[in-house]
Amino acid sequence: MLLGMGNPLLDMSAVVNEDLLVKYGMKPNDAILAADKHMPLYTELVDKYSVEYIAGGSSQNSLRVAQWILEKPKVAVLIGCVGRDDYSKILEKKAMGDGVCVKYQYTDDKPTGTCAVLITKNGTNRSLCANLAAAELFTIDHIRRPDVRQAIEQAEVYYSSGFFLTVSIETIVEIAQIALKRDKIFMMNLSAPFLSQFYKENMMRAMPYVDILFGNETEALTFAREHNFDTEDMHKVALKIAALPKQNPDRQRIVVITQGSDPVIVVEGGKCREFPVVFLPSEKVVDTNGAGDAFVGGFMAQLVKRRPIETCIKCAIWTATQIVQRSGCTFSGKPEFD
Ligand code: 26A
Repeated sequence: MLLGMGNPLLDMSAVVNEDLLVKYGMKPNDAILAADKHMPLYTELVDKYSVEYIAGGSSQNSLRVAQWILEKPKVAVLIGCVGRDDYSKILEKKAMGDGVCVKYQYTDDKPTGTCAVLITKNGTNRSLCANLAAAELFTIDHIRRPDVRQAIEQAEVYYSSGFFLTVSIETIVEIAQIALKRDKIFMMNLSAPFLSQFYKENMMRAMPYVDILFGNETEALTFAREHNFDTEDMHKVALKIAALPKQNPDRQRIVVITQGSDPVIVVEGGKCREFPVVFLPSEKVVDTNGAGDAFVGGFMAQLVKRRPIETCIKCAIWTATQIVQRSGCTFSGKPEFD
């Protein structure tokens, strides 16, 4: 069993030109929280661009992908908060259809969250701007609901996006403590540079519980700067993150850093290794939205099957390669990973 927590969001994806990014002060490859100045972006997208509505939310993406690889439904349970509206119906239908058992908390106070996904440079860049809305109203009482409690008590692997640090650090820590007590694996993602900068305290409250940490090179670099690592060498950065204080000393922290088309860096047992990724000619890249989430999904699917880390990484790479060849975090057919 896999338990994930995060912000369920409906992605509004559009191919745009860079002027739109400039207009809203966004970077070509980033993920941010919407501020007041970003609110008109959502209507502008609908009015002026061809918008595709796709199920998103980082953790939910990862769990959907894990379910796809596992081919056995309801291994993964997702918690997060949504509104009572059509968007949450779309999200739930999609996630359930992909085999994820969603246990949403519902609020009447805000609509389901959305994420503007601005695709530029032929799909190689994606800039995300999340309007969390209902997702932000998640409260820790949800994990006291009997069926949620039961799912938490039965999980073998736990996963939180870094994004959820902006919503409920209390929930992350409480679930991580249950994982620790049960000697199960707790995993987290750096998710975006802004989290290491502006949610540093929350991130470092969670870090001692993190058995496996994921991130990409930009996120890892920001983390290194924020923590005065005094190096930008990715191997050294990954080793230093792995060596940060840890609650369960019997399980050394594994750190997995993706670097786009460059090799994946993996620190395990204090040793650093590289895994090359599959080369994709640029004409095959549709959009990189969801690539990192799919990577984690492929990894988790093998991890719950207790496969060695090498297999987890190979599956992670395979899965990410599939997802970048499609729009958003989507897939179809039987997974052909063996
Ligand atoms: C708190 N923020 C900024 C976010 C997100 C997010 N999911 C949760 N919280 N910002 C973007 N995403 C999701 O990331 C996926 C791609 O990795 C998007 O919904 C998108 O599906």
